[in-house]
Amino acid sequence: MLFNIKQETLPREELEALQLRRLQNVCNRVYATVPFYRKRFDTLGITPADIRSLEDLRLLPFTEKQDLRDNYPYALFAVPRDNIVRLHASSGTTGKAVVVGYTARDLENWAELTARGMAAAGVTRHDVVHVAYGYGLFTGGLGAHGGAERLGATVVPASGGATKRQAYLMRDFGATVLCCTPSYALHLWEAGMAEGIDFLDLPLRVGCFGAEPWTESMRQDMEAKMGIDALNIYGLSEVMGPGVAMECVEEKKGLHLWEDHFLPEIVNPQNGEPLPEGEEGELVITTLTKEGIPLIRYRTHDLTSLDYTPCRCGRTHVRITRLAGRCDDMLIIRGVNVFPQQIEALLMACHELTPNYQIIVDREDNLDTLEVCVEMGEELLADEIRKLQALESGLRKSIKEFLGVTARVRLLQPHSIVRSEGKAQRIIDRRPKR
Ligand code: DLL
Repeated sequence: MLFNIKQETLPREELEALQLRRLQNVCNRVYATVPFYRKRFDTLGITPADIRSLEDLRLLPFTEKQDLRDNYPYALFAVPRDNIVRLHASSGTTGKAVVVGYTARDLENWAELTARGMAAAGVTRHDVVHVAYGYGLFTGGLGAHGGAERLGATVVPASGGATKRQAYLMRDFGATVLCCTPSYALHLWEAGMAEGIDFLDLPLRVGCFGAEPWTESMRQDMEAKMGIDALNIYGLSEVMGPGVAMECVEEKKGLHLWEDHFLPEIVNPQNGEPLPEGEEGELVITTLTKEGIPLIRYRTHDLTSLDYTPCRCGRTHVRITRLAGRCDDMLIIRGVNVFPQQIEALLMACHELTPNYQIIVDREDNLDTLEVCVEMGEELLADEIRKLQALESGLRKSIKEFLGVTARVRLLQPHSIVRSEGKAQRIIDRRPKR
């Protein structure tokens, strides 16, 4: 079912004409209202009037996550703060998180685009949608919530955690749709089985899974175990949150990216040069309608390719292929984005520790685990057990507080981490690539 038939089936020429108008408009807006962009445009010697065709997009400067951090919290906003009705943010060690502001119209568009995505997955107003993405500064919970509500479905704002209870809620409320990360869905399924709740006996029929990478074989496994159509939903907080792109249930082959609101490109991650159609590279997105924090050529660091072949579902919007991973070192642990440098910064804040550390990511019972091992300095005597325990628990607390993930922390004897001859191997990711 299509949520917005007219927009979702626009012929390509009309879609491109609309994109160009909106691109010119967003360039004018950021040039007039965001000093950061005015400076970038001026340095490159361009003005919004130079954008005469969609090909001229490549004249424009890129925007990086670091630019959002450098302009923390509000300097990239294109409207007065009074017009911002909601903030979302990602975690950060020094308080320099990435902050995203939404105007009332941004929230309306977000709800519509997430509703489009859910409708593409086959969700209707008759469904009971159990949202187990986290509610809060993370965009998953409130984003999926807004979309399901816009569809007119019955929404259960379960958020994350209290897993056993969630399985009971799904049974008692007759959940027909589950929205959460794919790994949490598997964890929830296991917790349910342990309580005698088999998803195959529930009316559950659709899963909207995203916020972390997963594979085709995971889809098959989950569909068989849970008796559902498991569909892939993609998004990122900087650009909006969930709802940037979503698979349709007809094809389950690539995610339709809503081109009337986002202009996608694929570039070579090394040099930023645009790649020919169909080639895999880094996804770059320009927002066409966002008012609060419009972004020009935002480098997502996500690897995918664009597929313009017509889709059986009738939607004309381009499909991005299943996300193949990232071209930077960002880890996604239980749906939370973590950069190794953030952990390093917390370790280095303790002067008793050395810069020799290792981050080990694994999976137990379908949930990601994080272990941080760090060598103590010579002066820290291993027999001061109480002091060591306090240090470990202090680090655990600050990792939880600043990065939002639970970690095991292990203090090691000096020189116990194997030294490498080239680059230090700091990250060991043992999670199965299914
Ligand atoms: O994860 C937004 C979201 C919430 C998407 C719920 C889908 C569902 P961030 O926390 O900013 O926002 O993380 C964004 O997560 O750049 C990707 O690397 C990764 N990611 C998101 N969806 C997928 C997916 C949300 N379907 C980052 N497959 C992105 C693979 C994904 N990776």
